[in-house]
Amino acid sequence: MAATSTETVHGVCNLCEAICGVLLTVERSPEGDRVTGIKGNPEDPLSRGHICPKGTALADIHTDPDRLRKPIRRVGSEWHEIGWDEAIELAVTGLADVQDEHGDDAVGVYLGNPNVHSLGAMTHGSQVTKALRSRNTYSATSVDQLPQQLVAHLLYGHQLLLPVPDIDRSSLVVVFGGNPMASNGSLWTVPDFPQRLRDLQKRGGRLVVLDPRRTETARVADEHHFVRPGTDAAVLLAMVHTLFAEDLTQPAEYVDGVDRVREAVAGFTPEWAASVSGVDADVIVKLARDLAGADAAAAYGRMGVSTQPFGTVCAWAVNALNILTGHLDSPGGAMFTSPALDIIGQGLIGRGGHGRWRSRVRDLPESSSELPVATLADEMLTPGDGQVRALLTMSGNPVLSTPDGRRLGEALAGLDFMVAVDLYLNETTRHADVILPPTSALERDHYDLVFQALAVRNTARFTPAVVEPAKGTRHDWQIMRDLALGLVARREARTGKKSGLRARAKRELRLRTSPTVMVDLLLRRGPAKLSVRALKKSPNGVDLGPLEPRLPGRLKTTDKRIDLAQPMVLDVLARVRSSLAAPAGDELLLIGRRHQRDCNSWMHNTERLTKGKARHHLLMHPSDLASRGLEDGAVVQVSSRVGKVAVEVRATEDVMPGVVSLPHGYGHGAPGTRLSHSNGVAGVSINDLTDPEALDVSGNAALNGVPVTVTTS
Ligand SMILES: Nc1nc2c(c(=O)[nH]1)N[C@H]1C(S)=C(S)[C@@H](COP(=O)(O)OP(=O)(O)OC[C@H]3O[C@@H](n4cnc5c(=O)[nH]c(N)nc54)[C@H](O)[C@@H]3O)O[C@H]1N2
Ligand SMILES: Nc1nc2c(c(=O)[nH]1)N[C@H]1C(S)=C(S)[C@@H](COP(=O)(O)OP(=O)(O)OC[C@H]3O[C@@H](n4cnc5c(=O)[nH]c(N)nc54)[C@H](O)[C@@H]3O)O[C@H]1N2
Ligand code: SF4
Ligand SMILES: [Mo]
Repeated sequence: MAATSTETVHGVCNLCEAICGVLLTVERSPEGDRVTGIKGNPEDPLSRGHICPKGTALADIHTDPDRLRKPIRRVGSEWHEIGWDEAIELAVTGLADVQDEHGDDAVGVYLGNPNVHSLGAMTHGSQVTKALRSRNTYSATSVDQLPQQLVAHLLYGHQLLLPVPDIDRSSLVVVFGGNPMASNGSLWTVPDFPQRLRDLQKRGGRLVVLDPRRTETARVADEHHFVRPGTDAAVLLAMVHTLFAEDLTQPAEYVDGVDRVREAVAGFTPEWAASVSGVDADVIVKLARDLAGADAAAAYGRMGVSTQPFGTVCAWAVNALNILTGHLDSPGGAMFTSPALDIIGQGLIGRGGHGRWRSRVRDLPESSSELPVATLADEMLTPGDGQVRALLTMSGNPVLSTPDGRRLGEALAGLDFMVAVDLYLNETTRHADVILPPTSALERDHYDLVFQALAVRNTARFTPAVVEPAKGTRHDWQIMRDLALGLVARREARTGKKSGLRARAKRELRLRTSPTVMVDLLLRRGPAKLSVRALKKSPNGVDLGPLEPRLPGRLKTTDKRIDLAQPMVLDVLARVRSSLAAPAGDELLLIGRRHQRDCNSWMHNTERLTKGKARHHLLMHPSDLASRGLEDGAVVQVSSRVGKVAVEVRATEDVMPGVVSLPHGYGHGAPGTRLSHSNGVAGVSINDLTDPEALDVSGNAALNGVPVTVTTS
């Protein structure tokens, strides 16, 4: 029998923004490596031993028989494995043919969430979009955090200058529409949130949550207030109003526009906000006073206030609260990070932009060179010059993750050609002509470019691949490299314009340099003067200390000042005032939810995460069930302007009366997809109900607060 050795290997979980350091037990034998255990790494200076159920399931993805390991090509409804060179050639030819015939914009691109969690996709993905030169570029950003990035761009001069609550030194954190107990934090890398919260409370600090559902986070908070979906703008503006009315503002010297903001919020009284939001006027006033009075405090808003009709106003107002109370850039307040590899300062990611061009069909603004994904189906289904006829998706499942996903699925079925770079054959990728599957996360090196830059502590960690890549597989960066090289070659052949020798050499070098080598170069030039070699010597990660004040130096605005009076926001305030009104008696508003053991639309085929009680039910308040003559446990029909679904309902007082909740990322079982587990229940997709017409001024989808009716099915 062949010799087997067992090792403990340092790794990282890339499944959410908490980027927990993990220790894996790996059995190495000539037959291959096998992960037999995963636990949190107590020596990790950021995650301090934390791990959640998804982290322990990390290796399940690697061994999942459903996961694709070789490129597959669809012929009719049948899939055939093909070789890599043939697959790349097929993908490049299919996309380039459409561009040759119909122009560059005829190929659309959709970039999904896991791109941000893969080093190789971060370093090489943009080269593919660059090679395609299509204005029809879309991503999960516009069903998520676009308002927050836009506001960061406007206020601080860079889309990723996102301040994070310095929870470890805070005495008050106020959370609007976030559920870190389930999500583990977002645009706030805060691994081990439960312990950090307990520490805050032990110090006498408080957590306050505003959410239409009594969430896992609300349960452990010191205060929870129900807020009617979509009305946070009123609450937040009334808090800003209170700061002015009670003379509680103390903005830094580098803040402009304060007087104009004072005037703009003058009419947003706590009484009016209470009438539309359901949050008591006294609570609103007290929250504003508490924030202003605390020595160290931060307001924070996430998905729930980002994906709603006034997401940009909410994102702005959350920042305004921190700025006006003097808690921005102050220890224990909302702070900027000092990452060892500085994606902002080192120019890796652009500062962003907005409205420099608009979409063809619905005249919607671009943001950072992407159009709102809520209009992707329109661009496919509306004939004319510039119609999207082919699509490339990279780690995304927009059929389940974007509003009116069902219609998008129909549009995908009608495309001339589609390529997916993805690990799975799912609701979206089943429409592809060819699927290019990268290696799994355990097979690749990782340095987190994005989330180390959004973390509650400055640390740096490089984790080499845990297991050897399986034979004949390619990393995502290699797939992206090959697509980019092929597409550029085809463009040059079509236009007859060959790049000069130098330009060509530069491009080749850029594309053929591995992500690890790139990270090394960037670390060496970065502010902490680290290197991959230095980090390999500290496999737990290097601790660079707590967050430090960075303003005004860190600002990327041209005058190094913050202009709080942003026209894009202030121009919307009249509409906030006129469109928000007290609820109608029988109103039902639909919101989403996340569960600790879900991972957006995927990982429903690991048994570890799906066993136990199904969790895709519609949650509804008992009084709303009773008034409709509905029974707990029954299958009900939920209808919106866009569509309807039939799903089991569960009575709970954890949702506010007038609010119903469905998780996103369900609705599995489409023909041809592979999903071995899912607890035998596919659930329904909330995005068959969400409305692509409901958009924030940024172009972000308003996925929360969707008017629905619920009836017997
Ligand atoms: N109604 C409603 N809709 C929502 C949300 C909500 O709260 N409510 N949340 C929104 C949010 S925040 C987001 S981020 C989006 C997510 O939207 P998407 O990014 O479109 O969806 P995911 O479910 O994250 O899909 C990830 C895909 O990437 C694949 N994948 C996983 N790892 C890798 C990898 O390493 N490489 C490659 N190439 N592929 C990989 C998976 O197989 C899967 O197909 O959904 C949004 N949609
Ligand atoms: N376990 C798990 N963790 C995840 C993910 C996952 O799918 N599963 N996804 C990851 C991703 S891509 C992201 S972006 C993050 C998201 O991270 P979070 O934003 O922390 O997660 P959500 O659970 O979507 O929290 C949104 C909260 O807003 C509430 N809400 C809905 N509508 C409103 C409203 O109108 N006003 C207010 N005040 N609240 C509202 C919801 O009830 C919910 O509690 O999570 C990440 N982490
Ligand atoms: S919280 Fe869970 S899913 Fe997120 S990084 Fe940590 S172990 Fe992974
Ligand atoms: Mo997200």
